[in-house]
Amino acid sequence: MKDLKSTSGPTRRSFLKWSAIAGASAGLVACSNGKVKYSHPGQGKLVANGTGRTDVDRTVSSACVVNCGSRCPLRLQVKDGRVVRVLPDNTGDNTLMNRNILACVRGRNMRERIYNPDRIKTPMKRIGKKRSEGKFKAISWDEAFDIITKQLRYTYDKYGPESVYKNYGSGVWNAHVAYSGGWHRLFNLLGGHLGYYGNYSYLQISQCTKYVYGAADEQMSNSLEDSIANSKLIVFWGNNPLETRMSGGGIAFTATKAHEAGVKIIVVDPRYSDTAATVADQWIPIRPGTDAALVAAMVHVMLKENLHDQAFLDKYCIGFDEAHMPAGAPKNASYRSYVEGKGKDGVEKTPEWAASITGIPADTIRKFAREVATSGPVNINQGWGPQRHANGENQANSIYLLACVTGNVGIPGGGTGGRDGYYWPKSVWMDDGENPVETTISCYKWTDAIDHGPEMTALKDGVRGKDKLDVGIKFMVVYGSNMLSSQHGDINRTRQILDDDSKCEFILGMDNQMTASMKLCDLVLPDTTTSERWDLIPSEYTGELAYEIMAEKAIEPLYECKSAIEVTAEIARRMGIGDKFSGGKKNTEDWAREIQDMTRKDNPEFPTFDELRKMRVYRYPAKEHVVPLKEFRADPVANPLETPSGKIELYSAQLAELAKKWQFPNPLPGDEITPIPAYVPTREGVEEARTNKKYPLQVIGHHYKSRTHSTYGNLSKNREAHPQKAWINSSDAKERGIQNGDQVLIFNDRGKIQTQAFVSPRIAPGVVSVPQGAWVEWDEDGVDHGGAVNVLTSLHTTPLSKGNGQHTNLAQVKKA
Ligand SMILES: Nc1nc2c(c(=O)[nH]1)N[C@H]1C(S)=C(S)[C@@H](COP(=O)(O)OP(=O)(O)OC[C@H]3O[C@@H](n4cnc5c(=O)[nH]c(N)nc54)[C@H](O)[C@@H]3O)O[C@H]1N2
Ligand SMILES: Nc1nc2c(c(=O)[nH]1)N[C@H]1C(S)=C(S)[C@@H](COP(=O)(O)OP(=O)(O)OC[C@H]3O[C@@H](n4cnc5c(=O)[nH]c(N)nc54)[C@H](O)[C@@H]3O)O[C@H]1N2
Ligand code: SF4
Ligand SMILES: [Mo]
Repeated sequence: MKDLKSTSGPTRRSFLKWSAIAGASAGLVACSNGKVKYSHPGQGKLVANGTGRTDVDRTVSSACVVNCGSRCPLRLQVKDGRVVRVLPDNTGDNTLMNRNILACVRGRNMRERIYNPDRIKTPMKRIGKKRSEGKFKAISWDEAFDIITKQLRYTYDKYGPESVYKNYGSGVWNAHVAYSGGWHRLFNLLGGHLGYYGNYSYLQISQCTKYVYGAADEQMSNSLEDSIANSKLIVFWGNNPLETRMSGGGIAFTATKAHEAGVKIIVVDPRYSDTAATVADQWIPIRPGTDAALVAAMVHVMLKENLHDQAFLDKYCIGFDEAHMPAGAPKNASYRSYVEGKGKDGVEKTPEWAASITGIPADTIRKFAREVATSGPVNINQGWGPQRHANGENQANSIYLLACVTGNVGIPGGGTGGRDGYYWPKSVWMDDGENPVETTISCYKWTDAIDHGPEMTALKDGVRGKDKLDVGIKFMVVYGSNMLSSQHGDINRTRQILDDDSKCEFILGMDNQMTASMKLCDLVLPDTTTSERWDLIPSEYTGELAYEIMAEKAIEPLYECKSAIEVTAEIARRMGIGDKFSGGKKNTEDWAREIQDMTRKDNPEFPTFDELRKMRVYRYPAKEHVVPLKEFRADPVANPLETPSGKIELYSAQLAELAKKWQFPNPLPGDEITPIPAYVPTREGVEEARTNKKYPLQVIGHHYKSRTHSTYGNLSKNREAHPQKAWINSSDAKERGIQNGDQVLIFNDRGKIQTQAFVSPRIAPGVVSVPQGAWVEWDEDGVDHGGAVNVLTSLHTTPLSKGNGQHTNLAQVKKA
């Protein structure tokens, strides 16, 4: 067994060498004193607010709206009806709460997305016998509308509304008008559609949190602005904001400010991520999927050394020890009993025990536990990497538990163990209306619902609103989504399921780039880009700075492109519900104006549509620090949580019930619901990796700065700046005769990819990370040369949320 010897990460000085090897990461510049400084342009003096070219016709307020967890204003300079230049925001300054919301390398390269050869130019109909042939012919809009309306009538008549489904897709999520494209509004007026719960981002955490904190979604932690003022320590736990929230409006900025303010930062991650390299004082490399074991051992240390916050646990929690269990719970079922070895497994969760699982030396675990328990207010700030694993629910809940054991919940400088908190934007979304169908599936289960929908049940598959599905998905819309052949699990199996068009009979795609998913559709519609339509853009994960961006139509739609809401309105008109659908609104500007009017009804301080055009960006910072659960902390009786006990439930009787009732007909290791966030070895986890000779490497797929998922993945400049590379530890590479930059094959029983190796000590031994979202490029042997990690991932769902454990995979790597 190869495990980690070093505890803290490589020094910044040695990182300089790696970044040189790696071709240097964006945003990192070396200073002459050998220190690495983050050169995020939103920080310090580096402000790009030039007025750009003067030989243009106009400069228009637009935005980048991909789902990267930020939203950035862009100023598009237009000449002769063409965007000739992209400029970043210049409506703010460099203060924390009025900062320029500076676009990253992706948004600034927007021109290449607008004028990309991959743009879909006309409606297209499949002519290939099989979907995977990807053969099409151009058709007119009129013919396209005829096909759609006919197919909709047929599907509603023959199979009913439960057979109609719009797939998950986040490509235009962050635009008030474009986000739904009117598809759900259309279906709701036609009789409804099968819905889904959760999202690919944090499905596990969104479903497990209610049992602990009673929250309907994830439980956010304190904001980083609060941490800058009040925390002694921030732990970025599987959270990499320097890469996943890169905008000047986002967390890359505040995390950098926290570091500059002297708040200590520790990163727990299998990778020495950009966050670790840039703002952290220590990196704790961990084997993927083992966080619950690390937490158990940390609690073991705290109990031994009496460092836990017993008063907090007694007053605010149930389930930590035997004296505070819900009625009817078995003996020795508390978390403390589990840690002390008095539970069912009889194993004491010592640092040595955890070291053998996590790969973190026992002494490091001890020191880390002491530091978290004694530093003063600590913001334990969990990203969504840990929960995107087989049994990611227990991973996430264990990190929440650590915040409770250390009494950090609901206090300034502390946190809940969730992701950094933010001030929720106020502007309203388009009204999709009510869905008459109450049945929902987990958003990761759509391939099952196509393949064998009527076999899916509530207890076995997490069908909600009904005991079982009566019909599979027969009509599917894929809009702003690259799910079919990029972002969902197991691309090969998914393509197989989709190739049988007796199952899902019709797939309607709408995108502005000809992606691998569009190539699997029966009918493809050419959408506009944000620059070709009107919209309003809300902020999202931008800490305490909320804002709204005006996205004006900068240029006329290219080719035969039409905006989605105009397309769905026309379908509605042809189906005889035009007025109900549009209420007289004719174009994207009308919809955007209505939304701003609606926003102003509840928030009269907001600018009018025309005022916002002049302002370009409207900022409305939070008035006080975001400290979730502070009312509960102040008075838990007056402000109980939405759990059965009203307290934080570290043992959940509800989960104990589900564990008895739910069915796992073909269980794999880890398909287990436990009432406490115990460590559960899973399918393709670290234990299997250590015994599996065929596939001994754990493969994760981090979110990468080159792209937002797959979006921007076809841009030459982005590919050049940040090529697709699989991270592999130097010792694993050496064993396989692989050198930095070599082409490697990465494979398991689900598929094979070829990509370039990034050989580095920046990743834990035994782990490979293939940045998710690369565009697939098949060869005739079915090997993907794009390096898409989802060729290797599994469709097997997590136990509680029926979600995407896409970071849990085993594979082998060899030199190509
Ligand atoms: N540049 C860029 N930014 C993005 C996106 C993008 O594609 N590109 N996508 C956006 C979207 S939609 C989302 S949902 C977010 C995603 O945000 P996250 O889900 O937080 O991102 P990930 O990269 O999956 O995981 C975060 C970190 O967790 C680490 N990790 C993986 N497994 C484990 C584990 O078992 N334990 C621990 N401790 N760490 C682990 C990874 O190495 C990674 O550094 O990012 C958003 N931002
Ligand atoms: N292995 C693995 N897989 C993952 C993840 C992971 O961590 N690991 N992360 C998951 C997560 S968190 C998420 S959120 C999903 C994201 O999965 P998707 O939501 O599918 O994300 P993208 O790949 O960005 O695809 C968005 C699509 O929207 C299109 N688009 C952009 N603008 C427009 C527009 O104006 N109109 C239309 N019609 N289309 C537009 C883009 O061209 C692109 O094809 O991926 C998930 N997949
Ligand atoms: S990808 Fe995200 S951070 Fe980059 S410009 Fe677009 S919204 Fe901003
Ligand atoms: Mo996501």
